[in-house]
Amino acid sequence: MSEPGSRTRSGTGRFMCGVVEGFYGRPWTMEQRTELFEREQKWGLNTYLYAPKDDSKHRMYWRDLYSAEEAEQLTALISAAKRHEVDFIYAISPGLDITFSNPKEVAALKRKLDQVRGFGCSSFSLLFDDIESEMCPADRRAFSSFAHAQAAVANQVYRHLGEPRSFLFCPTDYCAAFCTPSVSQSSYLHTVGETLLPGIDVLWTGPKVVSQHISVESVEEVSAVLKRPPLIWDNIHANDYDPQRLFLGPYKGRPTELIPKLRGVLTNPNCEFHPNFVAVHTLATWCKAAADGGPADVDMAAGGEEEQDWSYSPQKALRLALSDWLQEVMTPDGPGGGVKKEVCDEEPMQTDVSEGPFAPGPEDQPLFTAEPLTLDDLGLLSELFYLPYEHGATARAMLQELDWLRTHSADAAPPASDSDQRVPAGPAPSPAAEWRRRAQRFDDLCHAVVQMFNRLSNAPNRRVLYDLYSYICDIKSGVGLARAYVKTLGGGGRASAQLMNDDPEPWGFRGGLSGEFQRLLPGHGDRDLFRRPPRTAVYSIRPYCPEDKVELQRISTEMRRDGGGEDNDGASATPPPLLSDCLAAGDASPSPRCGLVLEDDEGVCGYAVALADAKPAAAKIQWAASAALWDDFPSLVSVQVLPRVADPAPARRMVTQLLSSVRISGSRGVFCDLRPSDRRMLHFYSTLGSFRAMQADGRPGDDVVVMAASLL
Ligand code: GDL
Repeated sequence: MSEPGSRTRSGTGRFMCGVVEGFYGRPWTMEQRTELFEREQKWGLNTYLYAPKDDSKHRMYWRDLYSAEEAEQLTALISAAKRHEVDFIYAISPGLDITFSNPKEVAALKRKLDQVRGFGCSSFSLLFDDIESEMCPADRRAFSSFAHAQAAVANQVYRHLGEPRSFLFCPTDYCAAFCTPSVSQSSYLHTVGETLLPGIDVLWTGPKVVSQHISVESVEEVSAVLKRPPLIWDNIHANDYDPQRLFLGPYKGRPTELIPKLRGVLTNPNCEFHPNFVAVHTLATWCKAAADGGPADVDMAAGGEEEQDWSYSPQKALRLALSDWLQEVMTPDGPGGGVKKEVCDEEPMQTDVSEGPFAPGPEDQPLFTAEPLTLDDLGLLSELFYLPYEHGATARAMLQELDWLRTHSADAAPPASDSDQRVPAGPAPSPAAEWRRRAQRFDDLCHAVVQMFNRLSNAPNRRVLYDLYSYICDIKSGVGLARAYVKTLGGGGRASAQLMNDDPEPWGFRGGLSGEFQRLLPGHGDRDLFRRPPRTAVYSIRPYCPEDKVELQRISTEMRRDGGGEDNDGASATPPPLLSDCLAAGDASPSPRCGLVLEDDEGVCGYAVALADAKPAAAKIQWAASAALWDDFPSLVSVQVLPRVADPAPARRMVTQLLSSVRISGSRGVFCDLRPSDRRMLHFYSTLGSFRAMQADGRPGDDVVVMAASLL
């Protein structure tokens, strides 16, 4: 197998592959970087770009020279890179405040890079990412554009340094999304391509800052404009933009056919050093797969990935990485590293241990034993913290189950109750049994997460653990809440009640101020990575017309038959009529402007209708209610949506519109009547916030629930 680093391409030197330390946040330590070089060498990677945004002398105070102590450290680092055959590229980011046209500024830049050259460094980079693109008046006079200013300074510095073999330039428009109006028409990129000297390589993050896919076509397009193949600065594993996320999925979404079209790939990974094992290992596998000459594949569907050995398979690459990582996680990392107490020769601090270590008797609590972490545990961890645009398979399964359990919560009869005690009529399990089966499956998945947490927190390599710790605590807690919620839906016990009550502990409402802002913004949740079973659900709400009567009857009947209105045991007598049913059945027509119909691409899928004055209709079917109800809530509403409308938002919108029409008609309040078994609609009205259950005196027993909302 040829090493990726040995690939050569005519005129442009070897394929550069490795790591860019280019994120915001705490820079890695010198020890960590040295460890990285060792790994890079072992895995066949050849480049490291030094660009930590929060090394102040790299960016904010770029003019300042390094102190003697810093110089010593950098010198040692650069020679460690050399020892491991890694090209150390020193990057500087002067863009925050440089005046491009001022010769003193350019001199300061040269002086700084000369200093770093003195540390043994021979590869350099100028970065202009994440800066304002406005030029100061002096620069506006001297240069015809920002791109001209940057390219002129880059060319000068490049020449000053003797045209080094590696010299990189990061443009301000470093991805397609930043280009106006497009990559091919970006005057900024065209100027960069035309003006930068040909020996300078250009960094590019792909279609977006964090690109899910980078296609061959997109790279060909930008290469034509830049007049050279780009060097990918890959943010696929970067996590500096979201403190709750970590990326432990495989390198993915980049076909290996890209390799001959690129100058190289540098990954800018997670801020935490140790969890980057997977990011860097899988990138190395990607480079090797291509070096072996096999046709490329990165984006086949999960099942197809396994079939051909010679191509890059993200799944296989991940497995390789995780099994190597397991060895590292299971290796104690120095003094105090192991969790399990070693036998110690020193005098113990405690004095009453003459009896030796405590051994529990048969009636005592057994001692805690730490089970070793498994490859499956690491696989699960990776699936929970996968990739920026994709959850791993288990995470998706958990979300799917939770979503299903929530949507079908009407079936969540507690065990030992009516329906599932009976022998099902056919081979299909009763809805209640099916709900409980899936609730159990969800619970098992949650349990596996907790087990993984326990085993990982006992892993001997504490440095790895501490980098992961806040994330695994967070997911354990999130899973705990979801688990408790499902227990509550199923009528579960105290533990869940404690978690789900009205005065939760702070971990019951997570995300801090930023989380609150997010929840208040419109469309919150639209960008969840987990999407319900793919549907192109475009809903429209339109006024009711008499021709809709048949459809309303159909929906109302269907929902009653499906358990949304009648007890399912078949034993009960004909249930008492509901006023809402009469309205839906067309026995009374909705009041003018008090009817709405919901449609999707399959047709009518819901309705919201109202009678401004419901008393006459009630009298017709001898539907009795107290005078107080009629006084405060004279209007009736009836709402139904078919279960295929998984999103509650359209129904909510219909109700809001309907209530404002009823209010305009002069009504003081509305009510609805429901059967106690119609948990779905009971839940719907309860979560609207405006409806409250009413004591509807005069109604026979508890066979009907009345909920009412004031319009005043
Ligand atoms: C960026 C920054 C990078 C940061 C990343 C992810 C580049 C060229 N610059 O835009 O420093 O880590 O986003 O937040 O990618």
